[in-house]
Amino acid sequence: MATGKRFDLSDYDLAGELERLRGNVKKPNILIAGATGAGKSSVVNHVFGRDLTKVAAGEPVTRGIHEYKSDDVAVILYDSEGYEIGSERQRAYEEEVIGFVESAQSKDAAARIHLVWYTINASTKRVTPLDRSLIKRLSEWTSVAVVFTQIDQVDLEELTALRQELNDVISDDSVFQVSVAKELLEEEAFQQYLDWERLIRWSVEELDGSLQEGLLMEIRAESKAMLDLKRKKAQRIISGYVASAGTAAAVPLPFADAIALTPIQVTMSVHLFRYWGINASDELLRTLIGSTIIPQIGRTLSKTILLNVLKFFPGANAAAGVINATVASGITWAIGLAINEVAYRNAMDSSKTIEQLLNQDFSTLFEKFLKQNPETDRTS
Ligand SMILES: Nc1nc2c(ncn2[C@@H]2O[C@H](COP(=O)(O)OP(=O)(O)OP(=O)(O)O)[C@@H](O)[C@H]2O)c(=O)[nH]1
Ligand SMILES: [Mg+2]
Repeated sequence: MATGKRFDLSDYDLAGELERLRGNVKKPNILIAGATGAGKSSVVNHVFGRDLTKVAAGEPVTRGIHEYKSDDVAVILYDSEGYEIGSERQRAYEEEVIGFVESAQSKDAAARIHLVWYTINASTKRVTPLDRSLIKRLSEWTSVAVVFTQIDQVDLEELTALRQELNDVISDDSVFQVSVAKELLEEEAFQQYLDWERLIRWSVEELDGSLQEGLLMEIRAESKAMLDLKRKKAQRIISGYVASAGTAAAVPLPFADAIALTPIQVTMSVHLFRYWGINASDELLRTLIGSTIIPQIGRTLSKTILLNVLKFFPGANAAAGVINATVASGITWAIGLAINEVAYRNAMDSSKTIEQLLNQDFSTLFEKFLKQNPETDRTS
């Protein structure tokens, strides 16, 4: 074979790859502020579906502010201790929080505070001068969401009045109302009053593209709307690999009887599984990639490229056993989208394992995305 040694999955350190990906993820820094008992911890637990302050080690970074971070968590939380409304601490709190954010914003991009969730307990039925002052001052430094908590304790009129009190301080688009009360969360009729999904969507969009992935990895995504968001945002991950696949000049033509993935495509697959929280051991990854994905790619490609479509790929040279970068990119793109779609379906319906779903759906999806690709879709 002119291209020399083919890529062999068994030479590949998948666990090491996972470890490397874990180290590379850019983590958004999120500050949770608000009075004692406002509901800061409840907001965090609801959004992330687990108590990240227990998962991650916490240490004080400045008076009153704890940093929670862990290798296993793709966001970094800063939980402020809060203050009793009307207390002496209240004044100190404002300066502590502003001082912390101000000094963080002078550091490099990774160390800045990327988001603030400022909680106000709606059941207190007031917005204090401190709230107004802090929201205004924090907004000068970073993206601030105001989160009215415990809205199960107030009526709509009171809530509207509370929101209006912030009219001159922050855009209403950045104001959210939430509750963790079961009777609201579980009643269809109350869903329209809860802004949990709007808060997450807003937060994701406020972040730079490179930081969105970390937040999306950690949110509890159960509803269709959140899973749709997660699926859509995965395209950014795939694009990155497509771009690097495109730089390889000549790639071995993937035959059904040979390994059909390049190292870039394997890394992308591992990355997507991790993004979707598919807790794959090294062994499962090997099975998913080696026994389900690769054979299906091989079969699909030998059917679509070798038998039918080869003449439409100007860069494919079957005799030399190589394809050009454009075709390689198209294949990478289709593999990424197909894995992304299968992982999405797995998250929507957990009655089948990821392995079963890959076996069932991967090749159809791969073929569909391969044909959709503008570079490879020369037959339409
Ligand atoms: N009814 C109701 N109670 C809530 C809600 N969210 C939080 N609480 C209650 O309010 C209290 C404080 O909630 P936390 O989430 O611990 O508030 P916190 O801001 O983290 O408090 P500190 O860390 O002590 O400053 C707890 O007793 C919660 O059960 C809610 O949506 N509805
Ligand atoms: Mg707390």
